[in-house]
Amino acid sequence: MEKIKIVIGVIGADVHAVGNRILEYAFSSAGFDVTNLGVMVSQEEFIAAAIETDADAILVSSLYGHGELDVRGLRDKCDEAGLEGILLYIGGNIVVGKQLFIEVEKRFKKLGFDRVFPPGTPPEVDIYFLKKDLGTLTDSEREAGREIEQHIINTEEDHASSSSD
Ligand code: B12
Repeated sequence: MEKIKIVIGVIGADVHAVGNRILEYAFSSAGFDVTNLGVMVSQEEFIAAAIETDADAILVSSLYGHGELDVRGLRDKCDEAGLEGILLYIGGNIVVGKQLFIEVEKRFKKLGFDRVFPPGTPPEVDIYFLKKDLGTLTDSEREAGREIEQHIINTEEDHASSSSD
């Protein structure tokens, strides 16, 4: 079976490198074909790499709080470049400070992201959803996924309650 191809990187002027390396390791170990653009990646670089590698998904990281500005227009640029329908995920610390995650998720979905992950999401969760969205889950992975889906619900509830403290 052909490997799932993904492009990962940290967008904008963001230099936070550790999570990016962890994601590269986790996705490569899980059998994905990973193109890692590293830190300080522009929208154009994500798009060029996705075209060059015929990627199934672009996973954007943002840690330093400027994520919302940095990703504006990315979906439109993907469409214009012929990447209509490519999966777009984002994760990290994507907004400034603590905000109600459900609201943050809504805003980023409006910006064209298919999935938005709260801070501290473990790589196995990202891997599960990517396989789910691309329709490549095995029966045992689908079974194990019930726990992961529950984890997401719990995390959303945690973020909701911690933001209203
Ligand atoms: C180390 C660090 C730095 C180092 C980075 C060194 C380096 N080259 O990596 C230095 C000192 C340079 C730095 C600088 C700054 N930092 Co800093 N930094 C951190 C710190 C302490 C740890 C980051 C880290 O390595 N985490 C460990 C990794 C494993 O976790 P992670 O990055 O979150 O990634 C995981 C998940 O988020 C997830 N994930 C990440 N991306 C994606 C993408 C997708 C699609 C998915 C599914 C999942 C996913 O998977 C990853 C692996 O498990 C955090 C605080 C914290 N505890 O997170 C602050 C933090 C990220 N920094 C912060 C800030 C504000 C800055 C500065 C702006 C400070 C300043 N005023 O100068 C600058 C920005 C510089 C720049 N241009 O980027 C803030 C951001 C706040 C916000 N978003 O509102 C944080 C949260 C600290 C805080 N609590 O205020 N920083």
